[in-house]
Amino acid sequence: MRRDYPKVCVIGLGYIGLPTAALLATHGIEVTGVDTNPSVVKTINSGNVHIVEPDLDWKVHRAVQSGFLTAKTEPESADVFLIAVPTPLAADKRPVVDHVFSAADMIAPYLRPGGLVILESTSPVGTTEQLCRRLAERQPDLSFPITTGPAAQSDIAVAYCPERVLPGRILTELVDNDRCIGGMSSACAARARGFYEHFVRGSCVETSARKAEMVKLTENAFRDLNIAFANELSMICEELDVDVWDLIALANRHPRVQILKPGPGVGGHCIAVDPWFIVDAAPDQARLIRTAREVNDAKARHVLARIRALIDKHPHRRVSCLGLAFKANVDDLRESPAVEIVERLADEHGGRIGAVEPFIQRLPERLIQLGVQQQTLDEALRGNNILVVLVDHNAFRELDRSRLADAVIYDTRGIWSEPAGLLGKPLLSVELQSRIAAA
Ligand code: SAJ
Repeated sequence: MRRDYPKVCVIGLGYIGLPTAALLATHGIEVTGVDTNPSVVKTINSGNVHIVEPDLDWKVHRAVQSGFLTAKTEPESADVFLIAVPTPLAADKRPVVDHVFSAADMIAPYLRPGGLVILESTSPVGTTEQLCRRLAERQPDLSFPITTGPAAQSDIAVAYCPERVLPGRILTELVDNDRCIGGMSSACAARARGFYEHFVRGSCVETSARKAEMVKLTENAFRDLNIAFANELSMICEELDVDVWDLIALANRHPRVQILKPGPGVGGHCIAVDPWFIVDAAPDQARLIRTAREVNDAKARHVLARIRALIDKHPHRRVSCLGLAFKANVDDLRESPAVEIVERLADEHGGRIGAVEPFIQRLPERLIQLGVQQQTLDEALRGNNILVVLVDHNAFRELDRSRLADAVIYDTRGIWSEPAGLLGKPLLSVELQSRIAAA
């Protein structure tokens, strides 16, 4: 055990907390991972994982076996407390930060002078200040950096350092990405930076907590806006009878144009959520950000309308939806537009709808209740079906195109389109392309 390194307590063992805890542990740092769900704790302590992410399984296994990572339902004393709990959106599109404050209540009794508390959860601007106040209420004997400013000194250092890793590449990006480290004071930022430099290869840049909170929201709002542009283009192109995939490939040959990809809407627990934190804080100013959210949500409804039209046009064919995950090559179905679309279709057409999702063993209960049939890709390809591509998983992208010969195809991700203006063999025969267009 490396005694020169701090002991770390990670609160929340989800998509960010668990990979971070495993990474720290495999750097020889003693880590206690805390999760309120006893079954998560049990799974991890047996060396297994409850989420799918490349390389996470063996890393957690190794960390637990070596004794550097232990999971618990309650925190214990540590030098550094890292909070990585969910900050979801309420039905009225307002941020819910209750889990951050519950985490504060959990760790407060274990804080000692010289301790460092870092919040990583995506949070509305001002949350780290509120976290400090909460900790100060629960631990009146210790001083906290409630007021920002370069001169502030306190028993406990507090910082906000947003996670910015991409699901599917989490363990690589945890190490390689730059980190934006927002201290409640410059002393706090310096303390937190020292911690991250134990395991981050990217640059660790110091700033204030408020600015770091806004940086995280800005990054995801920027991506949402750019995806909205692509989704809006796809709907415009349908009106104008222009192939959107060709259009984007050609426009992206301009040196300063880089249009993202249209899809069936934006999912996940970040891009579709975080822009609302900005809208909630500054509703009169955040007009573009709100509109981007609305455009991306409208794209899912648009896709649904197109599938309904295909169902009406081909009354004797079944529908096979390819993909349920919120994006390619992950098992995460949370806030997935594909799930929402399949659910609505099944509500209207019950047993006529099938779903292929290679990353899950069993369909979500709601889809089973609605009569959706879980299919393998082979089964979906066999049946003269209407094939709707909702997720660009590699397994779908790489299939032998001759197997699509009898299907009616609606490809919302453009995985079977021929890149425009590129040399080389077309990916689809002219005949197949015209059938896709006619569908
Ligand atoms: N999507 C498209 N077209 C695209 C790109 C994405 O339709 O061209 C869709 C995806 O299919 C998915 C959604 O957008 O439904 C979001 O996927 P994503 O890959 O853009 O992002 P996430 O949610 O997996 O991760 C994002 C990342 N943020 C940015 O790239 C700015 C990641 O770095 C953050 O750490 C993560 O949010 C987070 O946790 O906040």
